[in-house]
Order: sequence, then C-alpha cells, then structure tokens
Amino acid sequence: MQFDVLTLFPEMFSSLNESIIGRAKKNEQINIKLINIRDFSEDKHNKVDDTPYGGGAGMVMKPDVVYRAYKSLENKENAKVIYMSPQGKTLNQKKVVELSKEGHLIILCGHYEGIDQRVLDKIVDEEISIGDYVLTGGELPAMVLIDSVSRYVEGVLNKNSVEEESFSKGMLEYPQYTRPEEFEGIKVPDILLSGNHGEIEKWRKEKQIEITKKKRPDLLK
Ligand code: 4G0
Repeated sequence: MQFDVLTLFPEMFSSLNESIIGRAKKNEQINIKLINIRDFSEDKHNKVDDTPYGGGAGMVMKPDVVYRAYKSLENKENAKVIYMSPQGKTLNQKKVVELSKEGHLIILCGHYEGIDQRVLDKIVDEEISIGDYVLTGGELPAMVLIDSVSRYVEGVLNKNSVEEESFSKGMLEYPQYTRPEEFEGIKVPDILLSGNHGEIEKWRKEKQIEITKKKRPDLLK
C-alpha cells in the first residue's frame, strides 16, 4: 500500500517509524511518502497561506501551492485523494477495510482554517473525519487513517489477529489475562486455566455479549 501525504509538518509523521507500522515500512508492506507543501511555494518568503476573501478570522491555505504539491506526485491515475477534515464522513471500521483494498492513497492535511475550496473541488475524491472535534491540523487524523488501514494490509498483522477481530463483526473484545495467575489477590478466571478450548470459546463469546451490552449497547442494535 502506497500512502502519499501532503502536509506542512512532515516531521510529525516520525511516530510511524515505531512498532507495527515501523516494521511494515521496513518490510515494504506499506510505503509512506511525505511531501512538504511548503516546498511548492514560489513566494520569496515561502508563504503557504493568506487571509480569507470576505474577511474573517484565521488564514486559508493557498490553492496554487497545494496544487503544485499534488501535481508533483507520480502514478496519480489509480490513487484516491482523501482530505482529512472535521466536515468529512466519520471514519469507522467498515470504511477502514474498504480503504485497505485501494493500492494508493493520497492524503491531504490542512492547517489554519482549511484550504481554498477551488483546489479541493479539483483534486479531492473523499473527505474523511476521525470524529466530531476540531484539531489544529489534519496530520493526527492522517496518522490515525494510515495506522488503521495498514493493519488490514496483507502481512502487516498475523492473519489470526485480523480474522478473529470482533470489532468488525460489531462486538467488543473479551477480557484478556496473562501471568501471574494471581495479581493483588485477584485470580485469573478458572475456565481459562482449564485447557477446555470449547468451554473457553463459549465463555469468551458470553463475555463479549455482556461487555458490549454494558459499554456499547448501540453496537448490538
Ligand atoms: C480542514 C480533521 C482541516 C478544515 C482536521 C480544519 C479535525 C479533523 C482542518 C478545518 C482538523 C477530524 C474547517 C476547522 C484541520 N481537525 N476531526 N483540522 N476547519 O478528522
């Protein structure tokens, strides 16, 4: 999976060199290309934003600079362009799985009060939000998208983890326990030590229902 990220703050993405996503990059299961939008300013002060027409607070990212950054990318023909924005459709696990089937995502990160509408109309295929709150930029949402989508790329997780994942099936996970057998006077449920795999599976399914009912009843409806 190829991710191209258009951003004013490419250094924010260094956290993606850690853990499972870092390993996926090293294994070339995913590739993340970071494009600094500022490199495409032709202004002597490297200006990337300006005041909004019609007045109002804040700054707007200039359409020409964003467009040159976009045009610099290769193999755009088969890519989907995603704009991270609080006005987008809220990301969920279904959308994540859908996006993981694309081969190439171009992710546009806005700052200030957003980006001039004309370049958005020209290049954006889909506007996506990670939830109903406003952040200072689209970079954290872009990282959330890259992380969630990468988990479904072939070989990034071991197959069992993805297939067993109950969230995709609209349920929360059962509780997990590891050694020691007794912690602060609290024992691990006996059934998990029994070695009876049929009974363990039954217990876990019951727990999933109980936990989903209690914490996220909306998922069961
Ligand atoms: C575009 C995404 C981008 C427009 C981006 C702000 C939250 C999310 C940005 C704005 C973001 C999200 C109109 C304020 C950058 N904040 N929920 N901030 N406006 O996914």
